[in-house]
Amino acid sequence: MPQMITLGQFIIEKQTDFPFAKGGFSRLIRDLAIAAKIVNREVNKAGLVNILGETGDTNIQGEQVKKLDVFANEQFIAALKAGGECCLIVSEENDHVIPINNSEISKDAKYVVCIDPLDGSSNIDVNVSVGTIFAIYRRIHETGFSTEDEALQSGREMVAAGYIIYGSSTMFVYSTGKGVNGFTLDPSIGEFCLSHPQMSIPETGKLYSINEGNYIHFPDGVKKYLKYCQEIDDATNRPYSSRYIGSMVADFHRNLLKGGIFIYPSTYGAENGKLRLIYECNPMAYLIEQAGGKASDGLNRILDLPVTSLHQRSPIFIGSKAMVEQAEGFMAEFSPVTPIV
Ligand code: P6P
Repeated sequence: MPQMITLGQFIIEKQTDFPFAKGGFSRLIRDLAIAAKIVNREVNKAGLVNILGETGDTNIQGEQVKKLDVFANEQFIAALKAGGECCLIVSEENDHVIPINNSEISKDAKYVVCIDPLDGSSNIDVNVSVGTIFAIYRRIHETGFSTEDEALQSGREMVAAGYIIYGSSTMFVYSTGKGVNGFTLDPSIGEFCLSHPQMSIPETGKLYSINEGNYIHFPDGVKKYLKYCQEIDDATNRPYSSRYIGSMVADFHRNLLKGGIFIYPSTYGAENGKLRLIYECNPMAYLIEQAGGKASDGLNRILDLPVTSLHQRSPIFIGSKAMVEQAEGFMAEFSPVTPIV
């Protein structure tokens, strides 16, 4: 039986891998893991307590706010405030940035955290996997009160990213630029334990993940790619299978393990797609590249996209490199995407 390595032990062992290793980043990851355990506890009993359903509020995305969205957001903000390593938060649940380096404990904080505290929460009420997604940046200004410009950094500046998936088991998956590692929560000891070291996505796969309910509104390049996926061709192992959970973290995680592609393209009423760049597309793109995969908007690398506003959206094609490039080929031929200069 190989020795069990907890997330805490792993962080300490790998601390020297991190260019800014002074312990602060390690504490930041631990802060996120603490909040994840608290959220996990509530997600797992959501059907038993009055935490299901909607608050009656609508967030900046125009989406109904779920009680568990609010709870998760509060837990991650509280953990980051208490930990003292984070100076600024961008959250899907908050219209504006949350500066938190005005307290004694956070006055020297060096990290910006962009987070979707509970992605896919509409699935909670029907007991389908949901997740948390986060991206971590170093702050731009050495000192002083944190400002919004520190949240509008290019994906290329990201120093770490990860997600927590609250599914059949709860996993903490993250990367600091040296590969992707997955930790499974052992509830009996309350620790995330290394279960998926050095995760890498298969070069190709047989699964495509897209909301085909929007098919008639898809760009022609996407329509042509879907027909390619559905054609019978033994030489290229087709037809593929369609798998769509409607929870990005769950769809992403399955594809990371099995190989596949997830696409949320421009569609009716969402010309830039639905998913947000800062706290969904960018962190997932960072992870997929660290795992050997690819992520683009159909042409441009996601991590190179200009970041201009907190809740901006982007079309996303993400997953196995060969599959993303195949889809990009159809987009180039039938629905060319504007190249970023
Ligand atoms: P649709 C959940 O609301 C989410 O943000 C992602 O987790 C998911 O991939 C997507 O939206 C699902 O959107 O339009 O297919 O319901």
